[in-house]
Amino acid sequence: MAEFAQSVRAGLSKPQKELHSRYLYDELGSALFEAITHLPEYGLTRADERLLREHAGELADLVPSPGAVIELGSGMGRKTRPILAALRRRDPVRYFPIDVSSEALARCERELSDIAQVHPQQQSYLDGMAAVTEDRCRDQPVLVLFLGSTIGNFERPCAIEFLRDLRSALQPGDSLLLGADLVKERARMLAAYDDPTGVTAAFNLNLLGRVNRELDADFELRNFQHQARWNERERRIEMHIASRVNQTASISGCGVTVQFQTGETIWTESSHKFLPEEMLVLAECSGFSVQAQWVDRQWPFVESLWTAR
Ligand code: AVI
Repeated sequence: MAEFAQSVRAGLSKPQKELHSRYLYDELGSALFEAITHLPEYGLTRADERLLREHAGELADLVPSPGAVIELGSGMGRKTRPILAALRRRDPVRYFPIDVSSEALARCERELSDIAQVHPQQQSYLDGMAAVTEDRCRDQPVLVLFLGSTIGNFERPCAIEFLRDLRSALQPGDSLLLGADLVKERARMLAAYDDPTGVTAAFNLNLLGRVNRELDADFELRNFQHQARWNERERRIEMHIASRVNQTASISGCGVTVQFQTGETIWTESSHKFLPEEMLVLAECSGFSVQAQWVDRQWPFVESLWTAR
């Protein structure tokens, strides 16, 4: 059985039903996420972009001239331009965007090929990293960009594990620029994940739409409802899809029928929020040292520049 079908079957068989957040991003889901980044309530992407615009020059002065700039989950590369522009004032830049979406990579290449040699890698993050660093020159440092607080979509232990794996693919002196969304007022965080326009709701419900389309299921989307919750203990926003009624859905593509009680939910995403001091601990326990941090004042968000020890 294909990976998606297997994951859906396993996730919907758990006592707390779940669907993995990586499946939110089919073509429609990616377009809806792009729309989310323009919502007035979702300040995260604008904060990330503001920090990169304001501090790209400083960043370029702090890192050794990179032989390769690797971006994990580049998307369309919208926020990367100021960094590449600042780096190329010193030397020509070789840029390796890694993404699973061929469309995003093609757009990224179109957008950025005027300022860098773009070498798109359609792979998972760590496979892409391995491919790019395999035949690197020892004396040419690497700068890795992991922006947009995608690290927040990992469970905390998995985030540490991932950062350690990333560190293993690097050499001492290489750099990592990590963007992370910070804890802020509860109401602001909730509004960012439950906007009155309903774009985030559509983004979330599209996951059931995707199961219908790709796995021949019969989820009645109108009988489900988007929910965003703040989990104070775990410091994360959790997205759920709640059933409005008692109902059953059949998923032919993975041979299961799933029952729902009114109010029962499918957990679809966690978006962890960080404390500024937490970044120091994360860096320390994954083999990096923090070289600089920049925090946005309008929307608490941190850009943390790390060096591999
Ligand atoms: C991609 N990721 C960092 C977004 C986030 O904020 O966790 C995904 C998202 N989910 C709902 N809105 C945006």
